[in-house]
Amino acid sequence: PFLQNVFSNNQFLHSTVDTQFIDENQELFNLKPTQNRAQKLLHYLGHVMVNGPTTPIPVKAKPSSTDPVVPPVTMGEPPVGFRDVLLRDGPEGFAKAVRAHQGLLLMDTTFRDAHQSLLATRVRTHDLKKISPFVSHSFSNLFSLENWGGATFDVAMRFLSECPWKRLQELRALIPNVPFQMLLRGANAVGYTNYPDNAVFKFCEVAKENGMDIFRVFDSLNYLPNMLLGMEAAGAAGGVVEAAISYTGDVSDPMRQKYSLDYYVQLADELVKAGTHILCIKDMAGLLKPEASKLLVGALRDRFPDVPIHVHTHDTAGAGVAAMLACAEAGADVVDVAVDSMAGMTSQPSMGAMVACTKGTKLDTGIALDKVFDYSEYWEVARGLYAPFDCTATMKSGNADVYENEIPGGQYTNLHFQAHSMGLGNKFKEVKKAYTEANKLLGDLIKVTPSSKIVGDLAQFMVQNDLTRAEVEERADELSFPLSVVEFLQGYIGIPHGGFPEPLRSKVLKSLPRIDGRPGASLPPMDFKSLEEGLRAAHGDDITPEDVMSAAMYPKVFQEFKEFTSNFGPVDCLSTRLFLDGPKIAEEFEVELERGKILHIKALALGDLNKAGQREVFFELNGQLRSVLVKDTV
Ligand code: 3PY
Ligand code: ZN
Repeated sequence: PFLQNVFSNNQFLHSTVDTQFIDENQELFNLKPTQNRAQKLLHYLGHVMVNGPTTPIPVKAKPSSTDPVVPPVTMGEPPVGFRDVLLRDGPEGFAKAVRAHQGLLLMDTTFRDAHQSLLATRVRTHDLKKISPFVSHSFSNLFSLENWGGATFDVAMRFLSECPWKRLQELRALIPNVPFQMLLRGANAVGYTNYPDNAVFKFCEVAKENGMDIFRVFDSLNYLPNMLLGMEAAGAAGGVVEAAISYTGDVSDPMRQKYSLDYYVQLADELVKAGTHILCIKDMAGLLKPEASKLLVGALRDRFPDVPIHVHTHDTAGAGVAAMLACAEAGADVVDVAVDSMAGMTSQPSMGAMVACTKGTKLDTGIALDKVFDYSEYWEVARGLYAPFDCTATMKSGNADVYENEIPGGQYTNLHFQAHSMGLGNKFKEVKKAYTEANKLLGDLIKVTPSSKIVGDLAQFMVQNDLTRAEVEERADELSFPLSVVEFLQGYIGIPHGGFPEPLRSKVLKSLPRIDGRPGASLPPMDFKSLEEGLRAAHGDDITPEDVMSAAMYPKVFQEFKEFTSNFGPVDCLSTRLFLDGPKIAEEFEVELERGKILHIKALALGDLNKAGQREVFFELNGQLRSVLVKDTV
């Protein structure tokens, strides 16, 4: 690298150097680390062969041995889509076009919420990229593709050792015509706690620059000041603002008064007043029954004739298609679906079912069913690669008891996993009951990340300590509650509708400080310059603005991700089976490091354990013998 620097230096090339040349050109010593990516990947593969996968595997199942086949894609440019409208007419023009559209529009959640709900968010960029050209060509009339945000940002780095920004860039290049949509947790951005305001603004700016179009902004308590902050950040970045009202309770049940139709309509008023381009009902637990859909969407449609309405749900109880049809009938412009083989249960309702059930009606989606079938087949087989994370290993169906416990889709799956992995499979009902009680204790909250985690933590605390709701209320001043519960009561994530539960709050907090109003308002701004300098000092000069944002959101996870890649290389280039299971002895395969740069690898042999507790793993790399030494930790 030093000589490369010298030979590309203009002064040197023009022979105008003298003895001061080296002293005056210290940048010659900016030496990038050598790019021995291939050797690093061999190290990773050797590690997996000796010790198993680096990512935690919740289920004993192995990835399937069948590879998904990408259906044929038409040659040439993809057809014009709603993104072309957005780029041409801007967010307002886009919203007008959506509202004026005849027929029902769909958002496809397969790339985000579906696998967050069914496969522990583990779907890798590798498998998303493969099917992207097909999506671009076959589903150009989608409202949007939800492919980013929520838990994907964290999980990409933490468990998949890949960069979430690179995913966004690569998908953008492959799907130019369909708007991309992300889930932004308002003032929590893509994290679990409030960030300083400038971090939320910067995050949206960088996301937009990397190709994000539509920002679904919610707050886990529907706390308006937090929502407004997220909306402002998305809007200032030039994105389409989709303010989302998180839905809980049942507006069709006159006995459920806390979250009444009036409550939702008033909140919608505020969001429309604040200039949202799209209004979303975010039914994260799948509680919106057909009758409630009619009431809620009907009321919003009457009140805001010009604002597009977008509805999100989960199919946990099994009534998702019925509810989404009712929403569409009542005037919703867009509803969320996942492709059939990634739909149902705690995921979204089925795309194929919605397309088929509206075919030939005034709600016709214009989507070709045979394309949906092809898409579904790809995902059915691709899903097999993620068998170690698939909730169907233990969960066999959804359950209408979600109308009682109100557990959001992703969390429902997680709690089910946890109960089963602790050998408490036949206690899941009890866990859900505790969740219901914990929610009542906290005053009946909106439950979605992160408030849902607070309720879950309290439920777990009650089960572990064998406490009833009455006992918790009575002994609140002496119990040592989970930190998340204490911080919630201090006001760390905002103020719940109807205020904090009393006397519980006072009993728990005693003299602990309380935050008044919007938590982010009292946080000092993040110093991005010093953050960037620190990252450069730690990881070298190729730190990008995207890396700075990753570190701003998840400092420790980012650092571990950087350390991982500096040891193991770009593991996102490996196929999912290789990533999770490593190669078999004598297996030959190719790894594309970048366009046109392909490694030919053969796994040759696994050596015996040496005195230092290591094994030598032998490969053939592009025809040459290579080996790596791996510590055997099994
Ligand atoms: C998330 O915040 O990740 C969600 O999916 C909430 O529904
Ligand atoms: Zn969801």
